[in-house]
Amino acid sequence: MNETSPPMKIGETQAPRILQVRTKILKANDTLARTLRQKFASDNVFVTNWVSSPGSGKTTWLERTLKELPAKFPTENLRVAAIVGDLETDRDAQRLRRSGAPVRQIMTHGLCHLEADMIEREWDSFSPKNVDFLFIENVGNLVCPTSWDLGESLRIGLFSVTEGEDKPLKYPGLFNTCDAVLLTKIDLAQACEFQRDAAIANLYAVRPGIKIFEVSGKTGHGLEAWLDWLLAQRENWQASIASTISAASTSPREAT
Ligand SMILES: Nc1nc2c(ncn2[C@@H]2O[C@H](COP(=O)(O)OP(=O)(O)OP(=O)(O)O)[C@@H](O)[C@H]2O)c(=O)[nH]1
Ligand SMILES: [Mg+2]
Ligand SMILES: [Zn+2]
Repeated sequence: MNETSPPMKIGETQAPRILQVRTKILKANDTLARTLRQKFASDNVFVTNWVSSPGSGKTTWLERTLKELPAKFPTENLRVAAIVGDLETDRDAQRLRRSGAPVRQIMTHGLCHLEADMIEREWDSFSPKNVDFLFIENVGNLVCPTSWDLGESLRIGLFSVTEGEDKPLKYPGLFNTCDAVLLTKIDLAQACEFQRDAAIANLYAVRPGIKIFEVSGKTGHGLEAWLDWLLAQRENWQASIASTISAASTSPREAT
C-alpha cells in the first residue's frame, strides 16, 4: 500500500486504481460524445460508425457506399464524407478517395480504437461542413470500439463469412451495441461452407431482431437494399430531431 494512503478498515474494498482511471476516461469520452452528437445534429449530418474485425470488408463496402449512395438518389443531391482510423498508413483513405468523396485518415499510432476527441478534431476542421452522411470506419477490432461512443447516430457491425459463424457469441458486447450488421463476403459463402442459419441465429441471440444485410463488396450484392435503408435511417433521424425541437419549443400551456 502507498504510505500516504489512509489505512483501509477491515471489510473495506477499494476499486483497483487501473479500473478507476479507465472508468474516468470512458466517462469523459461519453460526455464529449454527447456534445458531439448535438453538434452533428445542428450541422444536420447523419453519422454512422463502422466496427468489425480487421479485414472483414469495411473499406471495400464503404468505397461502394460513398460512390453509389449519391448516384442512386440524384435528386437528393446527397453529399457524403468519411473519416477512417488505422494504427498506421493512409492506405484506406487513399482507397476511399477513389469515390470522389472527401476523406480524412486518422492514424492512432498504436491505439486500437477511435475516441470521440479524435472525431471532434477532424470534424471541427472539416470544410465545407455541408455533408449529409458522415461515415466513420473504426480501427479493425471486435473488442474496445464497443465502449467508445463517437457521437454517431448508428453503429454498423460487419462480420464476414470467412470469420466463422460463432463471432457474435464470442464478442457479444460489440454486436449488442450495433444497430445493423452487414454479413460480408457473401460471394465466398459456399467456398467457406458458411452456415448462414447458424450465423444469423447467433446474431439474434446477442441482439434479437437486429437488421442484417447479406452483402458482397466484390459483386455489389445487397447494395440496393442497403442504400435504401441508409437513406430511410437518415430521414427517421431528421424526423426525430425535428420532433424533439418542436416538443422543446412547445410551452406547457400549448401542450395541454
Ligand atoms: N471475396 C470478397 N473479398 C472481399 C469482400 N470485401 C472485402 N474483400 C477483401 O477482403 C480484404 C479486406 O478488405 P477491406 O475492405 O480492406 O477490409 P477492412 O475491414 O477495411 O480492413 P481493415 O481496415 O484493415 O480492418 C481485401 O483483400 C478485400 O478485397 C467481399 O465482399 N468479397
Ligand atoms: Mg479498412
Ligand atoms: Zn482499443
